Amino acid sequence: MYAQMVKTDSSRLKTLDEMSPEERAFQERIDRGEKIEPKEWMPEGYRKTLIRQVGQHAHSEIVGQLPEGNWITRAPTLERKAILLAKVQDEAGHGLYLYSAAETLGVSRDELLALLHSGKMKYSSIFNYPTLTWADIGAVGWLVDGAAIMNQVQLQKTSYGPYSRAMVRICKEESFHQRQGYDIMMKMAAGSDAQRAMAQDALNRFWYPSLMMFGPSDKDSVHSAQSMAWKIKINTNDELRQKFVDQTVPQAKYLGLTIPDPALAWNEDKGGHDFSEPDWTEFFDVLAGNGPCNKERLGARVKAWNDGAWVRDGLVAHAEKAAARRSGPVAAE
Ligand code: BYC
Repeated sequence: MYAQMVKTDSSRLKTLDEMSPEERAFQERIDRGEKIEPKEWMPEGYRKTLIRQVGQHAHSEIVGQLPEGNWITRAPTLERKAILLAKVQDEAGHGLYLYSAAETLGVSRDELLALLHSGKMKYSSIFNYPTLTWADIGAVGWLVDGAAIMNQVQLQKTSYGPYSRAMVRICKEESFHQRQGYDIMMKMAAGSDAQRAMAQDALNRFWYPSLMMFGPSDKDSVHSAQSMAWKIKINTNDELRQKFVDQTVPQAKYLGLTIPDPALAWNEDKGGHDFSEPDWTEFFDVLAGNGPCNKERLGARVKAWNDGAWVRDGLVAHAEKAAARRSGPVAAE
């Protein structure tokens, strides 16, 4: 429903002269750097684009709990278990802030979840890959949370007030997540040969899926032009991917691990690294539902929703009784 609704390339964006007076005033507010708040007028496309992006983002936080939650019972020490538990709980909190931000746009959380459960709304492709070893939990924190922060730091400046404010808190927590992942990798990389091999294997498997988190290359990004004109997005997908590579290469070097890309090289002229693109056929295949864990992830979320029905029913029944009790004496007066 919300997927693929507002597609534009920069040559098809409306100019200020082509806009209605309301659209023009809105665009001028965006251009001045003003934040847009829930009850203010906004173009329908702006509202729908935000519902799509913020909704997908919320779903990613919730689905993202699954590959890590899988390791809570098997964390190697009590301390690691407590840290991982706290991180996975943080992700639930992030999902809730984001669903609340989406609700200010006139869509309910139930509607968004129904779209997720029916496969009509996406979540980040990265969570369709399995976490096979403890080193994968390190790689997820280091690379997946690292990629998420690279994107989300920019999103603190996004034009929609509730989304921007949610991002401020989320970014603070994500920095801790990234550090805990890197800490696991440091331990593994400085450990036995077998531990170092596990760390390298995790990097090998998570490198390209992490690069995919930034979305398709700019030439294939259908939403970027309009989203950037509205300052929903601040950077293009390729700009953020480049920044992530440049940030991560020295971190891998410090760990003594090798990024699985023979073409990776510093390019003095552009002041950044050259690197190989991910396999975009694999990316679009994962988006189409054919990744290694798509069915398992969606199945787990649908099961959690169905298993929780009695809790929701109980809460609604209690709220109705409480409301009836409150209105009873008033009605009798
Ligand atoms: N995965 O025109 P484009 C986290 C879709 S998780 C799936 O470039 P856009 C964490 C895109 O939706 C971090 N789908 O789109 C949690 C569009 O399809 P539709 C989550 C993707 O929106 C737990 C189509 O491809 N972060 O932090 O301008 C544990 C064309 O793409 C992906 C966010 O969600 C993908 N990777 O740009 C640990 C950040 N990439 O909707 C960590 C907010 C693209 O037309 N989102 N698609 O059917 C964004 O910044 C943007 O939505 C994206 C994509 C950069 C992801």
